[in-house]
Amino acid sequence: MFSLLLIISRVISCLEVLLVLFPHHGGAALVQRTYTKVTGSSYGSDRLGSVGSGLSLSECGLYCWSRYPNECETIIYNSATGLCTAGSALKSGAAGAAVAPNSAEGELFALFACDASNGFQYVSSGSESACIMASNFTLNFYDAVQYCLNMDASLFVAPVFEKLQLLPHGHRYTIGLTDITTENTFVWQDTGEAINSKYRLQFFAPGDPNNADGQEHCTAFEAGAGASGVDYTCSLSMFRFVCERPLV
Ligand SMILES: [Ca+2]
Repeated sequence: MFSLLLIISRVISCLEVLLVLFPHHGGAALVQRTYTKVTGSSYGSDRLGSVGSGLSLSECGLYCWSRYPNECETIIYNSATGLCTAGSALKSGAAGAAVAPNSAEGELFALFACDASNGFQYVSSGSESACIMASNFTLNFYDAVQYCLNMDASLFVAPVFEKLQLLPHGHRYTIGLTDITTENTFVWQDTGEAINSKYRLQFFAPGDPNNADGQEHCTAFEAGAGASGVDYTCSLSMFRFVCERPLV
């Protein structure tokens, strides 16, 4: 699923988002569902059935989900006519091209869900989106990792620099970027992939990373403040942190 998300993120031309809160069956937890436009002729989905015409995008998504609660993963929507077609899982490549929407049907939207329990919420900016929870208290890096794990989440990662702008403004937050394994090579916690030199310049504040006392292997970043990233000692409870759940 993760690789599919990566593929999708590359073909999204713009985000068309609708947020709908659905109670979990029999529970108080909420799931935020969003529909993101998928462009390209090699993406499509099997049709579950026509939901109607004259609908708004939001209504289309709602009706698809209510009529096909276990199968609705895409919708095909024509913004001119309001024609709405429910679809199953997103297909790509030759299989996707074979079931790509035609112009009368409209455009393809894929559904993503953010488990919005425990303070998590869907956030988007430009072409980036995520399901995150920003703490209002500080923990050291290791405790933050565990806190996120306990929420079925992990520390926020931003392989694309613009994704950092999803972080709330006003505070530095610990994220999943460290040089614990190899000094001065900062890698993402989920993939082990290192940031490149351009990213590094955009990320770190002047003078950082400085690996003070040879002990600073964790990072924190404040969005909206330019290059504000710092390295710090992982065992110190200096910063708030952001957990991220996968959009599924
Ligand atoms: Ca270091």
